[in-house]
Amino acid sequence: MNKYKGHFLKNVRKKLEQWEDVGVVSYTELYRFLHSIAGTAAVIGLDEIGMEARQLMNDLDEQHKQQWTVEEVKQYIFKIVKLCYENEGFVSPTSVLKGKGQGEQPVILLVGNDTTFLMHMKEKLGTMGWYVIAVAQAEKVVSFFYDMRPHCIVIHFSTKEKHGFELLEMLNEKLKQQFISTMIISDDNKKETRLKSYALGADDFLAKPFDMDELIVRIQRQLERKKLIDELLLLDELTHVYNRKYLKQVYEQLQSDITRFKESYCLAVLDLDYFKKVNDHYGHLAGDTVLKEFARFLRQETRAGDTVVRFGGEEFLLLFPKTNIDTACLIIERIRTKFSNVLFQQGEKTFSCTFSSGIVEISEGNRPLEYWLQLADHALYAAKQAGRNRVQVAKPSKEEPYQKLIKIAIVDDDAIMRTIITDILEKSPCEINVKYDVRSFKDGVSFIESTWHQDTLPCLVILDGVLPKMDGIEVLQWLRAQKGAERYKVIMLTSRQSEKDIARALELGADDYITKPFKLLELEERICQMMKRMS
Ligand code: GH3
Ligand code: MG
Repeated sequence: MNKYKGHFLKNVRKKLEQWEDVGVVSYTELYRFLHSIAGTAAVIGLDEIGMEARQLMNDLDEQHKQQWTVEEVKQYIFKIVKLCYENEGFVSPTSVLKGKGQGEQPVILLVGNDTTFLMHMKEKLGTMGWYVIAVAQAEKVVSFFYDMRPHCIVIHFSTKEKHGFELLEMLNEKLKQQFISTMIISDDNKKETRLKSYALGADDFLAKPFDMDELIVRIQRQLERKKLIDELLLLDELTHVYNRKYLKQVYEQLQSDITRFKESYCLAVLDLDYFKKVNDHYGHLAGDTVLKEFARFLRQETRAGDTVVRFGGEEFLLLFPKTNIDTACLIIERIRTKFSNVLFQQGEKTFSCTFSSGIVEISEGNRPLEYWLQLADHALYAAKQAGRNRVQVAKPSKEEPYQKLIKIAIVDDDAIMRTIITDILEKSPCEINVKYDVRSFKDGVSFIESTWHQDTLPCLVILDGVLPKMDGIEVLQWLRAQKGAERYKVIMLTSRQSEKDIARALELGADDYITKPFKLLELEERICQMMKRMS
């Protein structure tokens, strides 16, 4: 980039910052800004920016607006800001997103204690369009596993470290149940290491040095196998009740019954209360036992014609054919009381669990399943709000639907980056029922001092590595030391040159990182993945 371009971009950045400080921009000032850009840009070889500025200048006359808020201005000139970003060389040559739009993006969980190796692998596997999560802290693997729901796990460990084997042993049951393939990458190729890996449940084994293309093909094969199995299965692997895929089939059947027999039926959503605490206090295996027991209990307590579905995580659905809402309520109430008396044993300790439920009566044959699910979900939310361990009947929805709130903080000292990331977030498709509250911060200190995020809501932090006053790593360290730190998910923006920073970020438990320069599409993809998992 030549000197003039550098200077030009610096001025755009400075102007944005000034406007952010005052919050409002007058018509004359905006006009002057566009005028100066239109004049300079073309001269220094940024023709596209020049043309855009000229166009905006012409449109401006028709708007007759004397005062603009900084948000309005940013929206108005967004294309210019984006072009500035692209002209700064923020385009990553190595990352080509393949496989987009072909259903769910495969998720690869990469585990190891050699951060340089992790970084290298993440970059290479990322070029396949896979969503790769690198984890360097062995103790974080289990929660990442449950939250990110990977399709394949790649474990690398040096033979001196026992982490790899321990991890394999710990996850083995779970991996087997869900047909998640595991690949071991080892420093040595001794027969003993290979045998032990396979014996502990690894599906594949590669010793260093290996050929990256071969690794990719082998992972690809495992992913295809997983996809095929997923398509074939209608039962949930852990609890052995039906899964979401089967739900669609039953729904179609029940809907056709409505049309034929004019008899309504009921759908109930059941969600275990404070289930996260069960995992935290007694471990994930105990959590799994509760889920299995809950599913068994639901089957036992319902009629043969009723259907039990594990909808995901700790959420189950019950379908009661030919049943009106009063009867369904009585059944769920009975199950609720009975289940709250079931005792679970974990070592010396005993504990019990409760659930909340939202129920809806389905009496129309022409609505999509999602409509009823949303109604039941609203009722469930109301039950949770009212104190949990209770049943709530859904009301036909005229009222404002409930929305889960996720806070998103952008901590970056660059005004261009702040504008661009805010725009990505505003345009990115939300999950149903989720609302984002986006704030940006110019430095780490103003972020950590802000009371805005100091509550109990989930918060995604998009954190620049290099910041004035307190750098990104220090902010990450601060976040991880907070009580309830797990509600913060952190995506670090780091420079490709600073391997040490990436290593440190991974060690400190950043949930993801992306190296600058990156493609906007890539950043968008990563943010979406993270938010999908937070909703
Ligand atoms: P609430 O009363 O509001 O529903 O709180 P909660 O803690 O039940 O809900 P939250 O959604 O915060 O946590 C659900 C947890 O369930 C988080 C996730 O790690 C865990 N989980 C999801 N699937 C599984 C699983 O298959 N096994 C185990 N053990 N835990 C799981
Ligand atoms: Mg729950």
